[in-house]
Amino acid sequence: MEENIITTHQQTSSFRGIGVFAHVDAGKTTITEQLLALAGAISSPGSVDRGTAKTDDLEVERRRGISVRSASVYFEWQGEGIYLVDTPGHQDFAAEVERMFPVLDGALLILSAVEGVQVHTRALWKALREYHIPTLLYVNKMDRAGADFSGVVKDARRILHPRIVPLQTFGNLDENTEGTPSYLWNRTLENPEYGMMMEVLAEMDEEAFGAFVEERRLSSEKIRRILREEALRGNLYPLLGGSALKGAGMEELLNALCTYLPSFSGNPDKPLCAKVCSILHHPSLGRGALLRVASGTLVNREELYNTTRKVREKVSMLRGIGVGKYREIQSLRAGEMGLVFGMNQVQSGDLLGEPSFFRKSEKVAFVEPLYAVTVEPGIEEEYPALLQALRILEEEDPHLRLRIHPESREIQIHILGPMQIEILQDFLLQRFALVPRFRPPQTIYRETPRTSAEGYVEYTLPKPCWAVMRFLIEPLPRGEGVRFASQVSTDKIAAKYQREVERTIPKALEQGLLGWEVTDLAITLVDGEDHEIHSRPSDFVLATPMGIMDALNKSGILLLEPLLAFDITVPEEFGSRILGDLVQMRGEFETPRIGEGLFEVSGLVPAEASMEYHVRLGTLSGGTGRMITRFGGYRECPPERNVSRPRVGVNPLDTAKYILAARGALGSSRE
Ligand SMILES: Nc1nc2c(ncn2[C@@H]2O[C@H](COP(=O)(O)OP(=O)(O)OP(=O)(O)O)[C@@H](O)[C@H]2O)c(=O)[nH]1
Ligand SMILES: [Mg+2]
Repeated sequence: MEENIITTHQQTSSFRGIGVFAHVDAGKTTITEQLLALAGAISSPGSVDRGTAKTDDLEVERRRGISVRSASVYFEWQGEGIYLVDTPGHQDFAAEVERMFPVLDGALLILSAVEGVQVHTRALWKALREYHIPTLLYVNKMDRAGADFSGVVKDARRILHPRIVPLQTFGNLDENTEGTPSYLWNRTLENPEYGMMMEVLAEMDEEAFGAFVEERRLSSEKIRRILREEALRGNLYPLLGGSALKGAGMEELLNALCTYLPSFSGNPDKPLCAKVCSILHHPSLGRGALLRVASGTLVNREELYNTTRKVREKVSMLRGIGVGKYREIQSLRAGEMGLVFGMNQVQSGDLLGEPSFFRKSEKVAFVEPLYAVTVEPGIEEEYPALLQALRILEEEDPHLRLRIHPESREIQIHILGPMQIEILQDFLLQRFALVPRFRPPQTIYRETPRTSAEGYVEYTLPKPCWAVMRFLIEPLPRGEGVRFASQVSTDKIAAKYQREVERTIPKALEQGLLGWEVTDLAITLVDGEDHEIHSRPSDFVLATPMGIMDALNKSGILLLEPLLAFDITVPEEFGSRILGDLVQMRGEFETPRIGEGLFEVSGLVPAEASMEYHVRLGTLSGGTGRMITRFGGYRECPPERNVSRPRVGVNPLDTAKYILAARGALGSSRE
């Protein structure tokens, strides 16, 4: 099987990179198995429930029956090479999902025919739109009791996008069995989904408009042509359905992925451009970088320029993506994905070679670690081993953002939710034979200036040094992040120094007055001067945090707390208890929806209060309640809260001590 892939692979010139996305348990991994089997890449589909799925190959994934890491597989269909990236649906592993966005040509978004559009689906949709990734939707689990295709399509069009177009319908056909779809272009006008499809097509094509208003059928060829052209232009989002468990609607899905999502054919003879999606540590092959090539050809043993880190590194080994195994290869061409070994400095997200051809997003807060956890070695002697293991895990997931307190030797990591701790414990035990202690997670707060204020720094002593600056800080609305501008001419502060100031701002904002990251503010460098002889770039690096902290000290700060957006579903009789709890947790919610014995409510709740609420909900409702959450932004805390965290390093407001410490650290760079 492996060899088959290698020979055919070399003849293929067109590739598709498709990500499979959905909320947890929607059936992404099951669908991936079905598509692999259909394309002949495996002899029969594996099963999540039996722990035999190819893309759930980590021990923890098999044992728990959920996906934790994104996993890529390769197969061929109708002469094209397809990379399918099966992503995890649990919100705690959103970082795994996000890093794949830039390199994909298209997305398959799965909905469940029973659960429909969920909070996580909405967040994924938003991210897919912000990255402009063409998307096809699939309504899975049509075999289950309570499956409601029309209902899900209506919800998807209402909540996600009005130009989501069903291509199929279910039921009312003689030969139809449960969960088996038939194409709408073969159906009659009376079919409700036919109307939904035509409504969208009428907006895009005159002939379709005529047919729609006169209630005529349009030829199947014409319908399919409009669908294809408009889907490839990104003007509509086709939707199909079926049941992955029963293998129903799978061939239709695979054909649709190749018809309605764009393929990628970059030029292998142009200069190289590749993007690293993630770093992994393979037990026998070592540290590797998963990447996709957009242009040119990456050849084994070649030296590559890492544009992000500005270093050259030699590739010592290449591996191609197969199914459950890697293939030995000597080159990777435009459109292909693979693993590169030997480049030790390369990190997740790096760009190799020419300016980027990859997708970017203006702002997506898809991944937001809300909690910090302190990790302690099981026995004191294991501290160095634990630190090293966590550093490796941090390379694989940079959102962990290790924070080490030098005095107390405390190691803190940032996480998205409690499930992530369990998985980290598993990794630490299995890969590093470590059993550390995790203290209970704490919410990560943020700070923002209360008002506008100016900060001043005059760093001219002890000589030699010279950096004088005046900063204006102004509060911005929630979610705006940080903006920086300079009004100072390069005659007063040379451009090279101003660049250092801008580069240092994120570092200066890492810890505010209470020790939390400072956000939602505009910073303007309004005045200042350098000194022709005494100034060094490091003087501005050192002085910037002093100026910013001086401004914050004058403005005062507001404490911000993270919120979770939630969907709760419980049997009707528990409804009022749930609302009571939400009020107590300082939650905000929309009018609950009640029907068919179920009570559903959505809203926002402080992350701190609701961390353990899944558990309470389960106990309260005898296991029948469900709560799905995702990051819902930051908002101002009630004024009585005043949570701080210990600062790492010397406070820049303590100027003499800070200068001494900072010069010690920067010392060598003055030479
Ligand atoms: N009835 C029914 N069950 C299905 C179908 N597809 C998947 N399942 C079941 O749903 C559960 C979750 O399936 P997975 O394929 O692991 O879902 P996933 O989206 O990959 O889940 P995560 O990766 O953990 O987010 C398993 O028990 C599957 O057997 C389907 O079409 N019908
Ligand atoms: Mg999965």
